Amino acid sequence: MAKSSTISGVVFIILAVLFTFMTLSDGGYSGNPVFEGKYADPEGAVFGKEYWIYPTSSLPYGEQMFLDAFSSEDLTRWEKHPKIITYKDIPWLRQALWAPSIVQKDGTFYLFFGGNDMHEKGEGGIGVATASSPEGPFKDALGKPLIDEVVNGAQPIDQHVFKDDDGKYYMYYGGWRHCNVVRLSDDLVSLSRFEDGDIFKEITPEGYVEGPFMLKKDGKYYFMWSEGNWTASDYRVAYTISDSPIGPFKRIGTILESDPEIATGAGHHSIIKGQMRDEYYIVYHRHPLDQKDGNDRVVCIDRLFFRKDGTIVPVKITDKGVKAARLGRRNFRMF
Ligand code: FUB
Repeated sequence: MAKSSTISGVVFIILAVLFTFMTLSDGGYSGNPVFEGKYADPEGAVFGKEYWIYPTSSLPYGEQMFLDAFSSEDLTRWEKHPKIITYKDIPWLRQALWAPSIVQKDGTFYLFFGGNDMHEKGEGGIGVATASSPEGPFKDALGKPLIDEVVNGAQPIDQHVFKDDDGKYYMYYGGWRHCNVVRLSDDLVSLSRFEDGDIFKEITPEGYVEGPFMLKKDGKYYFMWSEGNWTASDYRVAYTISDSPIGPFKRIGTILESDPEIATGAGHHSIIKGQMRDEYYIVYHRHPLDQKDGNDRVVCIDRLFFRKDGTIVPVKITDKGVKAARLGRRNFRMF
């Protein structure tokens, strides 16, 4: 009796371990798009052991009044977090809640967004909302935009917040073919001056249209942006490499663009760093080949590779997407 219960116990443990391995093991590929629905301007992030994506709701213009977020433990199965913020949480928002960017500091999540598709001072601009968890609920932090004017010709939209290794936060932003960089204060809800006294610095590289993004890798600053028309097939992403977060930024080349076999208008991207040394993912939107409207945009992920000399290999956009990869442990497969 004692012997058979010992055997049952061992069998139970083996089955439990096997089951755990099977459920934790990395399955297939994400497929593209990575989740259903019309979404654009995706900002990827990693919080703890989860990947997150914060996109614009690419609905008809008048309905772009809320943001959903998506989280995943392995890049393939995504959980939708509906309406992490809506116009009801932003007293000054009337239309066009666009292109979020998120950072976490001291337990608070700061969600930066474009509001109202501002053309004239006082109409809207770049706002910031806060929450105590990545799925919100987010609430407007200021009761007004953080940037509410056109400086250096840059429409205040498409902000991307980047934290440098020295702890300084920079915000790159701008539509209408102009890009500015500002520094955020330690509270992340106000601007501070650069050492030379400037608040706004124009850093527009050749070809720039909108959608700036900064990545630091091996001590170099990879500045990237979207070119072309977001409703059309010429939309694409270009990049440069600099020794400084404020440039100069001299265009090197295109890294993401349409593939007539797969999809068109691939652009407005961000990058997620995986856990392995050179594991990078590009998160972007694109138009399906049967696109009927500029807002027919879906969010996709593909691998981003660097050459030995530090330059970026142009991305091969795919229908397959990326292979499952978990954070916080070694990736392995049993089956
Ligand atoms: O999604 C709204 C706008 O379309 C973004 O602000 C632009 O970058 C373009 O993707």
